[in-house]
Amino acid sequence: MDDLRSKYIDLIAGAASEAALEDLRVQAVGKKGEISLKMRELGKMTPEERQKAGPALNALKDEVNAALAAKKAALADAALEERLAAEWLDVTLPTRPTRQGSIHPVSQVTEEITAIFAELGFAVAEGPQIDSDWYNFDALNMPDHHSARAEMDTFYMARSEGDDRPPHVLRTHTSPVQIRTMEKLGAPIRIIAPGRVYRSDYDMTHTPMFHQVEGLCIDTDISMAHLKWTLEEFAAAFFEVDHIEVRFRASHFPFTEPSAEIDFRCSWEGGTLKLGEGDDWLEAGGSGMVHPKVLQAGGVDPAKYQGFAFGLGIDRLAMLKYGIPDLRAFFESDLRWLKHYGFTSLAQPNLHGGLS
Ligand code: 2NL
Repeated sequence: MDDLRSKYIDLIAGAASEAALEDLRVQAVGKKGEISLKMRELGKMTPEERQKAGPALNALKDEVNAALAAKKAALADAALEERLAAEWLDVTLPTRPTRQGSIHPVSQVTEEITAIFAELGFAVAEGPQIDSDWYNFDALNMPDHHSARAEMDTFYMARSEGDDRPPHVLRTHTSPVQIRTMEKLGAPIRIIAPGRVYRSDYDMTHTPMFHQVEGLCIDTDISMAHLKWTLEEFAAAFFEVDHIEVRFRASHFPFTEPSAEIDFRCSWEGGTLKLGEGDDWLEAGGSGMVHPKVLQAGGVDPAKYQGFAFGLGIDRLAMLKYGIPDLRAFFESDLRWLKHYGFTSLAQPNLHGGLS
């Protein structure tokens, strides 16, 4: 028994890995292990022999098991020490000078649009993404019963129990920002309002959050002609061509009168989009002359002022300009997609240095 003890205690002490240790465990105290077999021989002993050998074998088994557990813990400690020594990281080191991230196409296109309208004298207006139903609907000539309001697939915020006031909403367009800015700055005014908007809609071509840019220009002598020229200037600059013809199609929005859908002349020849030439028309957004009630809601006198407004989809403009096929991929945060379609953070888009 002493031989067995010194044999296994030595072997366990010398085990170099958890696998070697496991082999030793099987060899000593496993089902067919050397010590287990010895214990089976107890049955063939005389009661006197058994009384001596039984407790001694049990003690030996306990001792070997304890040595196995201690060695296992020691090996694990050593492995951890080794990893800690090998995988250390100096968090005070400066970052690597390689480009790590990229500018999302939506950010890039928003910057491009901002640069173009800045050149045309438009300031950028921002506002809350959660707003009251008054700013999102009523001020835009969409009263409670208005069908356009129901068609908006609005996300409503929760009210606490017993609070009967109308709930706030996730803005369904950036128009509420324009109302707020009208209230604050008055007329004349020239602004764009780019940003996130929300509608409960999800399929191949719709995501519940998307990006819109609206424009607003109010003065004492503004007409649809100014609107058309502004959109043509924008389209040509954005798609980086000399000229793009804009076509208006009669339409209806509650917040403009008259209202017009905006089309850009284009060609789809050979499956690739070319703007400014060809016999096709690309639907780009909506526009019109601001409804007198909307001017009034913004604190602007409709007897003295009038203005144009328009709304364009930023995500769609990004897809068209950069040939991105799938809208939903925009918001999946797939690093491979971001790396493929992303832009360098070092080049800021401007009209002199180039937009893209
Ligand atoms: C579309 C339609 C449009 C507007 C947005 C607007 C804002 C104010 C007053 C009047 Cl504050 N109008 N915005 C006007 C016409 C159309 O967007 O289909 N966008 C993608």
